[in-house]
Parts: sequence; structure tokens; C-alpha cells
Amino acid sequence: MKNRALNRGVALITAMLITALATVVAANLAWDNALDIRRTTVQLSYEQAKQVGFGAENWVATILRQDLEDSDTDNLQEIWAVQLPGLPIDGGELTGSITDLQGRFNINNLLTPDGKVDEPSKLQFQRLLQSLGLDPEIAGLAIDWLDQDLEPSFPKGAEDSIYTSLVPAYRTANQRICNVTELGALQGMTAEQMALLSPHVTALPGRTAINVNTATPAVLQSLGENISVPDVERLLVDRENGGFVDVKTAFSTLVTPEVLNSLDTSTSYFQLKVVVRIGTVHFTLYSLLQRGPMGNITPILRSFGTT
Ligand SMILES: [Ca+2]
Ligand SMILES: [Ca+2]
Repeated sequence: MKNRALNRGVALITAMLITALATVVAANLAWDNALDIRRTTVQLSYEQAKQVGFGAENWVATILRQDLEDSDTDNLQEIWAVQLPGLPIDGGELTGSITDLQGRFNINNLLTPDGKVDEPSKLQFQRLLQSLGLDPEIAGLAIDWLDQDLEPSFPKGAEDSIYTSLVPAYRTANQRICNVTELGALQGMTAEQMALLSPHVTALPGRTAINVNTATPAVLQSLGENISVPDVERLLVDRENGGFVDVKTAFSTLVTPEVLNSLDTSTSYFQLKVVVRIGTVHFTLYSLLQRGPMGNITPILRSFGTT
């Protein structure tokens, strides 16, 4: 009798243990399953958002191609310059904007094609820094970052001898840059300084002209030593209705002949920013688009983000 009761007790405990184990295993399986479903959903949404982003890039290419057929100049009253309002898509929405990058100062203009310092561009960059309340000597640091030699600019420059002594140590690019965020690595450059500078600078392949129809107010002021804030305000009003058509008429009394030759009324480089939201997934596509003389659009640099 005693043995039978003991056996029943053991059987009961074993049954309870098995039930408890089965419950734990089932709960784990359900948890893993839920995570798998979540992961797959996010991955699918991300891929879908990416494809929507590329679709938007294609759409923008059509807009820019058409723009070239319709007009000889590029200005802020044109269709491409209008911020796209939120557009509903399956499971989310799409927003986007196009920026004319030739409305900014091209950092790569600091060097001539043969790698020497381009003095008029250096002076212009110094004026731009000054008008933004930044140290004009940042120009020397930027030139050292780009130029091939390891001789620091005077009076303020920095080459590998400075950067390799930092923690962590790094080296100068010593070549033209393809992303202005590289300027964040310049000696002493802070995030606050970068935030002030970023909207007014760009890094485009080779030397490029500045489009006076889309140039930011600070870039307009940097074009000449004697351009005042009221001059900039007048220029902004003058370009409100379709922009300048003739650069010479509008700028010959304000800038030097060298700068005048570097101005234009149209552009070849645009930056597209597309933000796609599908469910809880946010996908951002930045695409640098080059528009050729026949209207062919080539994406030459893409970067992705999740904010
Ligand atoms: Ca145009
Ligand atoms: Ca250098």
C-alpha cells in the first residue's frame, strides 16, 4: 500500500513537471514566433520602403528632365523646388524634397584642377564662414584636409602631424571629398559649428559654378567683399519672380570678374531627400542626382538612414 502511494506521488510530481516544462517550452516558442514575425514584418517593410524610395527617385528624374525641357534657368519658383506634401502609400506615407546643391559653396572648389589653392574660392569661403559667425581660418584647415601636401596652411592649418596625435588618431583625406560631413573631422570643429555651416556647403565632383537663383542668403553675401545685408535682401527680392536670367547684369557691380565667371543661373546637381514611413519603419534616402546637358539623370551618390 505504502509503495503504491509513493508511486502515485512520484507520478503526480512527474506529470506536474512535464506540464510545467511543456508550458515553458510553449511560452518560449510563442515568444520566438512573435519575434520572428516582428523581424520579418520590419524587414519586409524596410525593403518595401526602400523600393518606394527608389521609385520616388525615378519620379524625380522625370520632373528634372521635364524641367530642363521647359526652362533654361533653375530657380526656387519651379516645380522641383516645392516640398512634396505627405503622400499616402500602402501602409504609410512618403515625403520628399529636392535641393539645388549648386546653391551652396562647393568645398572642392577650394582647389584648382591641378591641386593648387584657388585663392578667389578661399576668400569666398572665408567670407561665408565670417557671415555665419564662424572662424574664417577654418578655410585653411579645410584646404589642408583636401590638398595633397602635408604642409599646414598659414596662419592656421592642420595636417597629419596634428591629427595623428589625437585620440583616436586619424589622418587627413588629402584629396577632394565626396561628403561635407568630413568637415566634422577638422581640428576643433564642433557639432554646433557643423550645424551652422552644413546648409551652406556641399561636396560636388570637381569644380562647379554657384547658381545665383538658388544660393542661400549667406552664400550670396559671400560672393563679394562689399555685399551688405541690404544688398542680399534686394537680390532675394529681385529673384522672386523666376530668378535672374543674366548674371552679368545683376552681379557685375557686386563681385570681382573671377567670381562673376563662377556664377550661373542653372544647375546640374540636385539632392533628393525622400522619407518613407511604412508602419513603424522609417526609411530615408538621400540621392545626389546629376543632370546632364541632354536631361539624362544619373544618381551618383546614395545614402540611407532610418530617421
Ligand atoms: Ca529649370
Ligand atoms: Ca593636406
